Amino acid sequence: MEKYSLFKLFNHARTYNENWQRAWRSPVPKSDYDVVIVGGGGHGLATAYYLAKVHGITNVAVVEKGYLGGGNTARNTTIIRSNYLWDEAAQLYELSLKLWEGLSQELNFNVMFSQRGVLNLGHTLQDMRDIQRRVNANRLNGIDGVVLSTAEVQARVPLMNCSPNARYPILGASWQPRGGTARHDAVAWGYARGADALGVDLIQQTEVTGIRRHNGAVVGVETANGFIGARKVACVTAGNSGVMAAMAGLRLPIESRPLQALVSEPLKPCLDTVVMSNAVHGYISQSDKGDLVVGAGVDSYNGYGQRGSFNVIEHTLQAICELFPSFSRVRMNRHWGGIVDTCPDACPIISKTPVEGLFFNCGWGTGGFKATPGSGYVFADTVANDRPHPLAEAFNIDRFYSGALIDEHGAAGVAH
Ligand code: FAD
Ligand code: PYC
Repeated sequence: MEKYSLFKLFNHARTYNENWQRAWRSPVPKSDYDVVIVGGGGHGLATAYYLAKVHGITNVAVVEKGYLGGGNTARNTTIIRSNYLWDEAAQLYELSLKLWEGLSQELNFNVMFSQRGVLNLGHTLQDMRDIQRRVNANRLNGIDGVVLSTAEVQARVPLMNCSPNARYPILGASWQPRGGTARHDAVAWGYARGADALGVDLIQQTEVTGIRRHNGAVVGVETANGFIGARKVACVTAGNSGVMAAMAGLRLPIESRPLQALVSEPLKPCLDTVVMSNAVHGYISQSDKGDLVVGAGVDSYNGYGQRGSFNVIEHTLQAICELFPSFSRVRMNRHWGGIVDTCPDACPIISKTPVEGLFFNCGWGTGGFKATPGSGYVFADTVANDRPHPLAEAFNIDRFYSGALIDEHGAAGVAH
C-alpha cells in the first residue's frame, strides 16, 4: 500500500499539471454584452457571479487590465469583520459576513474563511468608551461583539504585552468572534470559476481606456484591444476609480493612496486571532503558512505606484513591536503596496451615475476585502434593476451633495 502511494505521488510530480482542467475559459470578447464589468478584482467578479446566479443575466463580460484578482484583492491583509458603528455600514458588512460564512459551499471552492475572531484594542479611557459604544451599536444590529478586559485580552493573546507599564497600555478591547480572515486569491478564483461556469466571459490583459456614450447613455467601452459594446457598464476598479470616472466626464470624491503590507518569515503557530490597534496603529494576524501578516495606515500622499514609503513601514513595525516585543527578532520577508480609493467618510460608493447605464462601486478604501461578497451581491442587484439595492441606498453618490455622510473613520481600523 505504501509503495503504491509513493508511486502515485511520484507520478503526480512527473506529470505535473498536464491533466488539470482550466478553472475558466479565455474567450474572445463578443462585440456586445448586456453588462460589461470593468475590473476583475474580488468585487467585480462577485458582481458578475451574482448577476448571473441571482438575476439570470449571463451576457456579461468582466474586463481586467491585468490578471484576475491581481489588484488590491491580492494585496490585502484579509481581515474580515462587520463591527462598524452606523446601521447602514454595519448592515452591509454583516450581509457580507453572513455570505462569507457559506461562501466555500456556495462556490464549491475553499476560500479558507477562518473565523478566528478580531480584537480591536483600546489604549485610553476614550478608546474604551468608543469601543463600548460600538459594541452596543453592533449588538442592536444583531452583530456579535463583546468588550474584553485587559486580563481577558491577555488570556486570548498570551504573547502580547499587556503590562500597565507599556507605552500605550492595553485597557481592553472589542472582540468579534465571527470575524477572521480568508484566503484572498481563493476568493477571486472561486467567484471567477463560478461566474465562468454560468456563462460570464472573463477577459484579462485588456485595459479599458474610454467609456463611449451616445445621447448621454453608455454604449460600451474602448479597450486596448478594441471597442466592446454594452448596455450597462459597471466600474469596480478600486484605486483607479477616479481615472475611470474621468473617462465619462465625472468627478468622484475619491483620493487614491498607497497602503502597504508586510509578511514575515514563517513561524510556528503563535497567534490564533487577529489583533488591530488604532492607537499604536498596526494590525497583525498569522497566516496558515505561519507568516505574520502586518499592516498599518495609508501613505500621506496620493499616487498610483504600488509600493509605499519607508517611514510607513518603520512606523508599522514599531507599532507591532510595541504590542509584541518578542516579534522584534522576526525577519520580514516581503512588502508591497496597493492603491486604495478613499472617500471623505470612509464609506463606499455603490451607485448609478448621471450617465445612463453607468454604475460605480468604489471607495472601499482600506477595508473592502471583507465586503467582497456583500458588495458584489448588492451591486449586482443595483445594476440588474437600475435602482439601488435597499442596503446600497445610503451609499449613493448623492450623499456628497445632500451631506448625509456615514462617518466610519472610527471603525475603519486604518487611519486615512
Ligand atoms: P481590486 O482587487 O483592486 O480590483 C480592481 C481591478 O480593477 C484591478 O484588478 C485592476 O487591475 C482593475 N482595473 C483598474 N483599472 C482598470 C482599467 N482601466 N481597465 C481594466 N481593469 C482595470 N480590506 C479589508 O477588508 N481587510 C483588510 O485587511 C485589508 N487590508 C488591506 C491591505 C492592503 C495593503 C491594501 C492595499 C488593501 C487592504 N484592504 C483590506 C482593502 C481591500 O484590499 C480592497 O478594498 C478590496 O480588495 C477592493 O477590491 P476590488 O475588487 O474593488 O479591487
Ligand atoms: O478594514 O479591518 C479592516 C482592515 C484591516 C487592515 C486593513 N483594513
